[in-house]
Amino acid sequence: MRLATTLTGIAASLLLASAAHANETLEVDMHKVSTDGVEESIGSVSLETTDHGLLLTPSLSGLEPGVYGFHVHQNASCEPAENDEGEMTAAQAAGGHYDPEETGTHQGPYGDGHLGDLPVLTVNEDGEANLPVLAPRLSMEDMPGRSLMIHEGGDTYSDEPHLGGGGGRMACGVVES
Ligand SMILES: [Cu+2]
Ligand SMILES: [Zn+2]
Repeated sequence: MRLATTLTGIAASLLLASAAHANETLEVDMHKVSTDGVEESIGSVSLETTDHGLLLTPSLSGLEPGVYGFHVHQNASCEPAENDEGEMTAAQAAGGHYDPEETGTHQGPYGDGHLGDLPVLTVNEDGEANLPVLAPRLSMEDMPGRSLMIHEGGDTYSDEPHLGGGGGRMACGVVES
């Protein structure tokens, strides 16, 4: 009887542990974006808490091989909107890079600028992105109500040259809150 109670207790703790772990993973559906709106799916990015920060594991396909700027943007929308110059722009409704401390500067994942600056995303020769990237300054609590953005071109992790903030907005996913 005593043993049975203990075993039940262990089973309950294991269940609790796995439930807590499940809560620490979020799946973000990614879509191509254009000035017409949100287009076809390209896969998803899985978010996971680790001891070293937020781990983002892409499972994307149908992209051109290369390296792409990758960021957390402020708003939970991938819809087109007018930019500062009044031009309709893909996924502009996502706003700028997530920057809760209003640093106003793009310094990459290890700097002291935008908290939403992530390591670049790598697309292999088969047009797939599978390599995880780690964002040491981000945690899961930052993510609901934001969006993930993939930009044309790479990322210099600085404000100059202009590409530092990424080229055009190519693909986007809303992180559900
Ligand atoms: Cu961006
Ligand atoms: Zn930035």
